[in-house]
This record gives sequence, structure tokens and C-alpha cells, in this order.
Amino acid sequence: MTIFYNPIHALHAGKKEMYRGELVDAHESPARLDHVLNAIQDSPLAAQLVASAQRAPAALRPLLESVHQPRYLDFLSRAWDAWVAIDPAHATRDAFPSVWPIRDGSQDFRVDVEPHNFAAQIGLYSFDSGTPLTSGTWPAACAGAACTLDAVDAVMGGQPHATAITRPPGHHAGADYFGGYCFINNAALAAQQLRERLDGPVAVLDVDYHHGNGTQAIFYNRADVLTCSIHGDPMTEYPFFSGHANEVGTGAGMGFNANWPLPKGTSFGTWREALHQALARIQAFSPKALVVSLGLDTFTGDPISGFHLDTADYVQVGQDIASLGLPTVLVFEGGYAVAALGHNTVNALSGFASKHQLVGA
Ligand code: SP5
Ligand code: ZN
Repeated sequence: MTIFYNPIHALHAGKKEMYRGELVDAHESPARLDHVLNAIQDSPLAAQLVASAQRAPAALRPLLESVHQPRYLDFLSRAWDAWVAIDPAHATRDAFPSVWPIRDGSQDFRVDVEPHNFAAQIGLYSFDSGTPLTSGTWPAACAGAACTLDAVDAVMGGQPHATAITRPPGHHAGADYFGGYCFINNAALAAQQLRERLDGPVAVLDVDYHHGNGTQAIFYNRADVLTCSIHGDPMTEYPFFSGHANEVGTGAGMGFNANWPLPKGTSFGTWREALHQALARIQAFSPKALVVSLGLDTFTGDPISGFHLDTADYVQVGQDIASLGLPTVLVFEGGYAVAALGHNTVNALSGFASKHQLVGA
């Protein structure tokens, strides 16, 4: 497995996030990936670690448009300059939305017209106040997409599996909104590209603590990409407004979305039962390839999450997922217990690589 990493991830360095009425230190930090990369360097996986290449904006853009709306990409690409243009003092602090058009289909608020005011635009294209938009968000997110595409290319080129180690994460980002620390949906991008380049359906397995609402939404009306997510029950856990078990897809996509919401406090044994159900669902779908949204915030020591997986459990997680025997792209997502994050990631990737054998190969 080649493990591609985003060499400019640190350009996205949010200072603060809004939490309970105050700005607190951002959980989603460059230090996260530094710990992961250091742990990989110190592991037997070190020889597989490669910096991903930058891609020219004109080459990347059509690929991003395969999962995101053009006007959203236009906004993201210009957002920092627009923010600083309002007031040069903005250069010292990150941008946050403060007003949103509720997107409930009621048409109480217009989302078809993009206002000229930056405060309106950042609200139109976001869903929470916990996600700082920074000076380097756009280049870092684009490099993350390029990193993900390198992993896709590796699998298309015949590698049984490849990994994208990048941040900011992606699975909360929808076709035209950011949130949950996510801007470009890397897992959706990988799934869409594999779908376009392979003759057959593709599955996504999301094991991040939080529901992969963006990935679900992007493929919700499609039968050719099965999306499965195991996560904290949205009755109590972020992102709250999606992730229930009765979200099964719509239209042609009916039956091709599956959620396993589990209560905060869930043990590895119970979590693993859900994993086995998700793996069985994926196997029954007979996909040509698998994309894994690899969030490590299921760790018992995670500061914002509530499951109880231990460091050693991630070996088993990797092995279980590998048992599908599918060409696989693993995409890094959440995980905020920075000191343990490196070992947890290495264990998941090592477990996966130790067990993976392409079915039919
Ligand atoms: C990719 C990903 O994992 N995104 C998660 C976004 C979660 N944002 C909301 C964080 C809420 C923080 N709650 C803090 C509880 C501390 N006791
Ligand atoms: Zn998460």
C-alpha cells in the first residue's frame, strides 16, 4: 500500500472554534497529522509513505466538480481574500459564519440566490460555527483532494489498496457546504472517481465517530454508490441532524444508504458487531472497490467523542475491513487525541495491510 500524505496540510491551521458560547482552541490542528506522520515514519509502514503531488487548479477543478457545486468551489477559492478585503484586521483571525438559511426545503429562506455580502455567503455555504475558515484552508484542502486522487490513481494502477493521510478532513462536507472541520469531501471524491473509472458500483464505509453526513447526502439518491456509516447516535451526538437508522436513501438510491447509530459509551465489542453488519451489507452489494472514511475519534481517549475503542483494537478494525478483499482507498478523517492518534492510525493501517488479500487475485 502506498500511503500518500498531504505535504501542505499545515497551511490549514484554525485557531479557534465556537463552543458553548465562546471561542475555544480548535481541535482539528496540524499537530494531529504531525503525530500520524511521525508514527508512520517510526513503523514498518515507513517505506510506503510518499508526499502527494500538487495538481494544477485547472486540472483539479473538474474532479472537484464531480462531487461539489461550482458556486461552492468558487466561494471557497475566494473566501479568504474576501474576508480580509472587508477589513485588513481580519488577517489575524479566522472567518466564521453567523447567519444561515435553514435548508429544510420549506423555502422560508432563499438558497438559489448568492448574496454579495461575505457574511451571507459563508452562511449559505456552511452548516456550523465550529469550523474556522483560514488563510490556508483552500490550498490545504485542494492538496488533500490531490492526495486522495493519488491514492485513487494507485488503486486504479493496480495496487490492492492505498491510503490518503490528509487534513482538513472531508466527510461532513456536502455538495455545497462545509462544516464539521470539513471543506472538500475527499472520501466522496475517491468514491466518485473510482465509480467513473471502474465498471461497477463502489461502497463507502465510514467508521469516524461522527455521522458522515456529507458523504451520505452526496450519494443519497444513487444506487451505484452504497454508503455505510457507524457513528454516535445523532440524538445526542454531532452532527445531530442526520445519521439515523431509517435514512436508507431516496429515489433510485432507496436501500443504498445504511447507518449504524450507537449510543455514546459503546464498547469495542458492540461497535464491532455493527462493523460486521456493515461489512456484510457491503459484501452483499458486490462493489468493485471500497472507500474507507478512516476516523480515529472512536478512541476511548478522544476529547470530543464517546466510544471506547483502545489502541490495540485498531489492529482488529483494520483486519476486519481488509477481510472484504476489495480494492480499497483509505481516507483519513477525524481523531483528536493527538498523542495516541499516531499509534491508533498505524495500528489500523498495519492491521489492514497484514490481512488484505484481493478476492479473486
Ligand atoms: C471530522 C470530524 O471528526 N468532525 C467532527 C466535528 C465535531 N464538531 C463539534 C465538536 C463539538 C465539541 N464538543 C466538545 C465536547 C468536549 N467535552
Ligand atoms: Zn469525527
